[in-house]
Amino acid sequence: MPSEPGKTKFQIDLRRHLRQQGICDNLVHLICEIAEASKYVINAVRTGDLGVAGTSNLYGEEQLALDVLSDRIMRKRLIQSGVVCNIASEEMDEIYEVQGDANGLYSVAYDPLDGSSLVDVNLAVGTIVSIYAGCDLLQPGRNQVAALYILYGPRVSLVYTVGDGVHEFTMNHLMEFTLTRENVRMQPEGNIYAPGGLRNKYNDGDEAFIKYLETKGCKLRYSGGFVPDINQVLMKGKGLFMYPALVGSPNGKLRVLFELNPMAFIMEHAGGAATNGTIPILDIKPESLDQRAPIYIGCKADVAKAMEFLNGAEGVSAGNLETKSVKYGSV
Ligand code: AFP
Repeated sequence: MPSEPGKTKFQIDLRRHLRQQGICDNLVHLICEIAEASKYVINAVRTGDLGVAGTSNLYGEEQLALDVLSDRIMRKRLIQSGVVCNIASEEMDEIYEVQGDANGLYSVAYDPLDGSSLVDVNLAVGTIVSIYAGCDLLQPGRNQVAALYILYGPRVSLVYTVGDGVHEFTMNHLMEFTLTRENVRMQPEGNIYAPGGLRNKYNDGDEAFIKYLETKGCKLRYSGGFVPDINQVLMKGKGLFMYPALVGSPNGKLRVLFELNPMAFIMEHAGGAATNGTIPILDIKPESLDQRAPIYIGCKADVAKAMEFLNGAEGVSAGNLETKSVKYGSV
């Protein structure tokens, strides 16, 4: 996309870039409101209480004060935006209906502060957002009209797609998001991998896949934060993140609506791939807000190779896959 005359690519701010995407004003406004909300989340992360909130979320996980505060910041901004009909948050038990009429409005699913347990050890965390047209939040991820994340690291960056390329913005000294990478693209094959979960609960196919990656010379790069770990794969353009089915947890850990769909939408629009081991993440029809799925996401060749190992087509007998009687991608 050519830069505007008289402006170098790197001076283009988020609102201006969004307007060049040919999307409707309501969606431009919504994404800019989310970007504005992230400035208050940044302040909470940097100065907020690191203790527990005394409550638990939909998954029975103890909520941190930061989880609750970040969720309140995002929800308030979305409600006040005037263009949202339904909201779902990883920190809320059910869908929050803002207004009934769906005409020209959007529904938003978000994880307000993914990786919040990493803040007290000063590691990077992020906000993940998925946007649909209308009121239905239980659509396959392929129906998203936009997906974005904000990464609170040494620098604060925002990465979005509305289906026409993936673009990165970095927050400057005035707290404005300005364009730093346009049309981020994945290479066919990578050299880093991020293996989530307990390795002693990996199934044979995943272990064999890890062995393949190490033999190929891939480096392990894993922080425990989904947003920074995905961002590393995406911005380096080569690598794979995985959080597989584990013995005892056949659907892994990560949530379809709040984590997997937005990241898979971004990854596919950067020329990468994302699967649950059986089908593309974006083709999963979510049945509930708290639905989880295994994920392999990154370079197309690496994702395809993972599926070969999982489905016994690559040096792993099908019998091994049944050893721990785990069904892949059972969604
Ligand atoms: P928290 O939000 O509870 O810190 O979990 C972060 C996360 O959901 C995701 O950001 C990571 O990829 C994943 O958990 C790490 O899980 P493991 O610690 O089991 O590898």
